[in-house]
Amino acid sequence: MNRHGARRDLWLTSLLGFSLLVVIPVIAITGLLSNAAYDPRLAGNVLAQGRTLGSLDFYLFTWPTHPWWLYAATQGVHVSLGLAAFPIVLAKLWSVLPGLFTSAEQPSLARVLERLGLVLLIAGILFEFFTGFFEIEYFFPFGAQLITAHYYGAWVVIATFLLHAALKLPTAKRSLELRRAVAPLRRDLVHMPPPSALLTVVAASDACCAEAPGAAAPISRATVLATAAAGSLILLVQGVAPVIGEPVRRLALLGPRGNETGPGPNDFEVNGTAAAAGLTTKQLGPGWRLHLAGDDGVSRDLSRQQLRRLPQHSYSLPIACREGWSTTQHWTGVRLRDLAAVVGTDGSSDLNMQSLDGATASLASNQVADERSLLALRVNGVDLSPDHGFPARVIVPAATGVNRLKWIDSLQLGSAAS
Ligand SMILES: Nc1nc2c(c(=O)[nH]1)N[C@H]1C(S)=C(S)[C@@H](COP(=O)(O)O)O[C@H]1N2
Ligand SMILES: [Mo]
Repeated sequence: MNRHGARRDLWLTSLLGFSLLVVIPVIAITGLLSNAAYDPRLAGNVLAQGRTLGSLDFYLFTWPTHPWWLYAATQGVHVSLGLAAFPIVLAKLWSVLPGLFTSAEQPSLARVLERLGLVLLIAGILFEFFTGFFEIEYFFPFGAQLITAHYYGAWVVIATFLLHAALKLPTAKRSLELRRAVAPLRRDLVHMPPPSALLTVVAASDACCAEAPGAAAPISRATVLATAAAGSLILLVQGVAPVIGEPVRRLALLGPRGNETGPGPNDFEVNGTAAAAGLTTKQLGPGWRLHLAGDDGVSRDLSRQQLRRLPQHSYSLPIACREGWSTTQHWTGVRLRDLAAVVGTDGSSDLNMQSLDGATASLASNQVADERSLLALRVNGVDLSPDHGFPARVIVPAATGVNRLKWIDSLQLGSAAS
């Protein structure tokens, strides 16, 4: 073992391993929560938003509408931690590089499976990182299937991560314990661990992570740790900034959103502009009607003036995008459940919606029934700007941004939604 000015060793690998042991499950769980929030069970969400349903799509619960910041938090954590984990993954890979291609052990079936799992884990993590990053950066090399691929890639990572952690945990734990045990040695030889314990770890370290004897080592362990930690911290801060909002939003280095905002009180992130969606001023003009359909073929067309004469309610709620940013604004409009009543339903059904740009989405019945779920007509005391969804957009507490359509054309409730 190369003890002098040690660069790679089992302690470094174990330390990085333990931080990933905490971080990767948090990323995985918040990612699965994001899938539940998006709710691909509902027709309008699967069909139009690039997710296909497979056998690994299972849901243990309906996405709640409380607390109102739920998705902003889970997805903010998912995206910022997902990015921040990357430097740690790279450092960990670097730390085991010498042992990755050489093996003292005899090849066995268990060994081959372990290596195969490891290859899949590394490939899976890289795949998840890049597909997630592409999504944030608006780069869709294989269309909307990017999100489906990200979802299935997650299952590969979860399975191989569990296998890898189970196999390596004992060695990693011993290595950290040993370092703690060895620390007082410099002062007090009595606390020295039994030599057998030392020897197992030295052997494991040699097999895994030791620098080849006499190898030129261009970087020190401290440099590797400091670089990984600094990189990770920068990514974390830039990821959390767009969730917190002003004045730290400008630290969001990687998010392309927020370059477009709106005038006056509409001055907050625009995801896609009305022009980019191909909408004309005529479509958004006074001729616009909301097409409502409910039970037993009941339907109504409502102008914006008619909607304004229905009871108006105001709530501060965030738009929380799956890309990790969110923005909380004060919305005013008509309750979705009041609109359900207009077409003779009790608001206990799902809701399907279509927008003028062709987007579709669905809401579950608990989202329709929540008193804070609005067809918003105004924001921060003024009419919505065209880019923020004028004439009307749907706002739902705790929900994902993709399901909060702008430029609403029609809503189906009750039997019309099934
Ligand atoms: N009709 C329509 N509604 C939409 C979208 C869209 O492309 N078309 N994008 C959704 C997404 S992904 C988000 S994050 C929010 C963003 O709303 P904003 O542009 O007002 O910030 O709108 C949602 N509503
Ligand atoms: Mo979004």
